Order: sequence, then C-alpha cells, then structure tokens
Amino acid sequence: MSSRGRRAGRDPLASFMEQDVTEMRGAADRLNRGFVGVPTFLRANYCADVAALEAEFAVIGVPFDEGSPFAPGARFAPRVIREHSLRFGTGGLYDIDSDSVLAPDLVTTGRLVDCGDVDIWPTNPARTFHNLTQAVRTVLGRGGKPVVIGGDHSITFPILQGYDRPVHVVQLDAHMDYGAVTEDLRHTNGQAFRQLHALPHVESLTQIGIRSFRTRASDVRDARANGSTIVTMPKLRELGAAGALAHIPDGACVYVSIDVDAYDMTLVPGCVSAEPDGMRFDELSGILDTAARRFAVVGFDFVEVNPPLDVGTGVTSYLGALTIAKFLSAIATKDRP
Ligand SMILES: [Mn+2]
Repeated sequence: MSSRGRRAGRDPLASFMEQDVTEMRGAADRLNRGFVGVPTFLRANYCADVAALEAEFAVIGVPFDEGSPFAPGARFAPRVIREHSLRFGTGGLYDIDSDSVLAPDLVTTGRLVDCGDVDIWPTNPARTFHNLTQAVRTVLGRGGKPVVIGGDHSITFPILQGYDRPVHVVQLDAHMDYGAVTEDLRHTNGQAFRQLHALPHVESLTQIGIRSFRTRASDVRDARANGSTIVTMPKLRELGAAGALAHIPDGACVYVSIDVDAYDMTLVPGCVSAEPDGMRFDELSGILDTAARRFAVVGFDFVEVNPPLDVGTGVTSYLGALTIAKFLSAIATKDRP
C-alpha cells in the first residue's frame, strides 16, 4: 500500500490520481463519517488477491447460513458488521480507562486488510466450505492471521481444516455445538465442534459460556469423554477469565471462536439462538484480553449475528464490530506493544 498523496499541501486532484486503487480511506482531508464510503472492516485496505497478502491480519467474510436449521439470515452479517465497523475511526480504539489508544497503527499501516467474502455456492455447502478452507490456508501460508466474520457457526469446522499446525480451540458460546453426525446431517451449526475436535491438529477444546437448557446430556458426556473442558456460566463466574483458561499453556497457539450468543440475551436481539444468563461485555472482553495476553492467537471467528432479526439500530452488528475490533487490537498490541 502506498502513502503517496497523503502529504500535506498536495493538490487534492493530483493526490487522488496517485492513490493506490485499493486505498479505502482516500485523501487525508476526507472526513469519512461512518455512513460514507465502501465498507471494508474498519475501513482497512481491500486485498483482492489473498495469494498476495502482505498483512498480519486478514478479514474474511463468510456470508453463509445454510448451516442454520432454524432461522436463516446470518448470511447478511459480514456486510452489516463491516458497515457498523466504520463507526470506529481508522486511528484505533481509544480506551478511556487506560487513557490510551489500542493498536493505533492497525489500519493506517496496513497491518489489517479486508480480503472480502468467500465465494458462496448456494445449496452446495461442500463447495463453499472448500472455498473457505482454501482462503484460510492461503492466509496462513502468507503468515497472516484469519479474522473470519460469519455467517452461522457451521463455518468453524472448515476454518479449522485450513490449519495444519497444532492449535488449542477456545469456543465462547451458549451452546456446545457438539451434535453427532446423524441421519446424514453434518453441516449444521450445531455439529461443528464435535467434528473439529476430532481433527488431529486440534490439541484441546475449551467451551466457555455453556448454559442452554436445550443442551443434550449425551453431547456433554461425549465432549467430556473426548477431553473437552466445559466452563458453564456459573463456573466462569467462579473461576474468572484467568481460571477458565488456566489449563492452556502460556504461549500456546490458540484459535478462538466467538458465537454472539455467548453474550446475554438482552444484548443480542439480532441473534436467533440467544439465551438468558449469558456474559456481560466486560466478562467476554476479559476472556479475549486474557487470551490475547497469554497465548499466540493464530486466528478467530465471530459468528451468528442475524441482521434481519435485529432491532433498527443494528446493535447486535455494532456489538459484533466492537468485539472483533477490540480483540484484534488486543492481539495486535501483544504482537507489537
Ligand atoms: Mn455456536
């Protein structure tokens, strides 16, 4: 990416003509209010060719909800979450408590780029998942960290298939998504974690925030028998974020999967599977901050926002954009304080 045309005092037209065509922020004197522009995540530069990726963090949208047996709509989340992300500036998140800006260089120096969406082949989830796995593999091959915006929670299995290094998986979710493959059903959002847990490079699975009374006892038994660490909401409140992650070694490679329904029902009107007694913002943030500080986070996803179900202000998408931006900032700060 180029910073040509950003120098003060240049003729605006000349500056515009010299701009890199992938530059999403435009001339330095633009206001770029949240409702203006073509939305990439946080207005990061668009990377049209993942194979040529040169950034640390690569946003990949997965507008896919064919894994939702109940209400569809999560396919619209990557675009709407990107729109809400524009409400944060490009200079990093300011944290009033520490009076500091989190990862101020994330967007402006090109550490983060937006690679757009995985191509979706409607009614052919195998083909879509293949595209997703390939995109993740390509990002990792370029030394980048995938930041995946779903879509429903079925996508985490094909994401993990794109990794070949050993990873510990941390799932924040009201539900275990540990359903058995039965009656030829395998691609729903309620099955991905049983499947990814069986991948040879997945070293451990930690499921935090589990509380739904729709949980099946057989899934709990199977997950525990397979070595999963299940941290229910009462357990999380007892242990805190540090305790919930204490069994994962310092510095371990960790992949984090965040289902928006880990948050309390009151926070997520635009989520089809919302449950009571979930996490507050500071509780979920605390887990992500702890993970970013203690581990080498090698990628993460944020899933299950359903914009057609959301209230008019789009608060669930806004919460999604904030969660992603804040976790990204924490990882980026750890990588380069
Ligand atoms: Mn889930």
